[in-house]
Amino acid sequence: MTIADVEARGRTPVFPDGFVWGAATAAYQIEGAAREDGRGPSIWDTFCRTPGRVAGGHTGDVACDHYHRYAQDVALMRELGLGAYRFSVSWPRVQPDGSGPANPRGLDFYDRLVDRLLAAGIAPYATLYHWDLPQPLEDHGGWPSRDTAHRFADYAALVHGRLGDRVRTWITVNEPWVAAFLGYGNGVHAPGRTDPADALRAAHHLLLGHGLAASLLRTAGAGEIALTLNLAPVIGDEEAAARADILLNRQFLDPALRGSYPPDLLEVVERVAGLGHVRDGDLALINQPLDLVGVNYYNPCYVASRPGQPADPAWPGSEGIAFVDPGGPTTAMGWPIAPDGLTRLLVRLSRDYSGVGLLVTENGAAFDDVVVDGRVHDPERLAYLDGHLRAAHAAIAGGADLRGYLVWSLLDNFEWAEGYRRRFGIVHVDYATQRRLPKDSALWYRGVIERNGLA
Ligand code: IFM
Repeated sequence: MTIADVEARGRTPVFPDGFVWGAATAAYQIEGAAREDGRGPSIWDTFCRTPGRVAGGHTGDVACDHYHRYAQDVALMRELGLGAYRFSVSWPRVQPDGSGPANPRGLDFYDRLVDRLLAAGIAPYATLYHWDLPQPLEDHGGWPSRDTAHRFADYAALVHGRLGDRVRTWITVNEPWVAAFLGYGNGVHAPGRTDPADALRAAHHLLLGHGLAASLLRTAGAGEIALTLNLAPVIGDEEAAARADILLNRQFLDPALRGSYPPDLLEVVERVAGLGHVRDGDLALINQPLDLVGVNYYNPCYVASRPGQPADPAWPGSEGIAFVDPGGPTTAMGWPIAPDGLTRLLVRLSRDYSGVGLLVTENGAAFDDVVVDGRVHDPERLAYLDGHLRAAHAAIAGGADLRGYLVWSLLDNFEWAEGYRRRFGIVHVDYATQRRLPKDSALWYRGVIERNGLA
């Protein structure tokens, strides 16, 4: 189906043939089994045990117990009609120390999961890094250390070696902005360090790790290779918006897709961290041909110029920029609900970075769900998803090369520093019994998938 066909259908939001419909999760957020079958500790195990870091003192020790219940979860995905499932591989399960030979029992789990998915007709989309760095690597410097990028590439090769015959789509790194700037900038995420220079070094090394892994995956014959970024249109005073866009979006998009950093970004890096960690040849390594950019979209970023404002710890280089609350409806995370931002973002990506496909690898919302008489009525989530899918459809009509949409998340799960108190799932999880209960939004999503469009 061409864009013209989509347009010809007028206001009926039907998606192009072959559009991929699915859902996403991440290892530490759902698997549990934190000490089973040789899994080593990750920075999130350590962080969760540091008093005051995670709401309620929650940990991912049990989470959704997906490690033991994966077969039931795949059956549920099948019932919902998912065509794709994006999961992440736990590095400390595969390489407990972050280096050396693979732990075969760790890989066995993903082997079983992938086989189950394929038997259910669901395409596995594997993310290699979704924030669970093996603790021994953090002890050796973590992402601010260049060696971590090389360790990541070795690990990627081990995983591809085992699953590459069945997994076609590979996502190297999830949201390097968050891993770098919340992990090492404001310390809200593991490992909880607060050094702006280290945060900038971490960002570069996450990109380098992506590039090294992507190159290796390509040589090994991977079908599709992607990098997933948390991206947002930046709205506000022109100069402040352009600068925040560089810090949030272009810091990752430009090197990965164009092979260069924006000059204004290099100025920030030089001032805050020096440029010693950016070596000759790094940008060529980072700039690997990609099949897809994974887009994680939740809300726009709203800014205003405010002379004298110090830099936000998560945003080195943001002096003079205020991050402002636009008012209006929000999710339970306090995040503004602005579906139009997705249209704007996707159209801009296809315009400014043409030649690479787009896949929404995450979009969804947390609300305070309750189970009543065995049902979860979640009209706000349903409206959120409906609005964002209409926005995605409008983006396709506007020229965005959008190939699919993966809802965040399949299951309620461990929402990082927020623990289990924020529920993003389209399927409710009762953590006491581990019972799964599809919410109204899941049943609605099944209909969307069946129709390949909205009603
Ligand atoms: O839960 C996270 C996910 O791990 C990464 N993207 C954002 C989600 C919601 O905060």
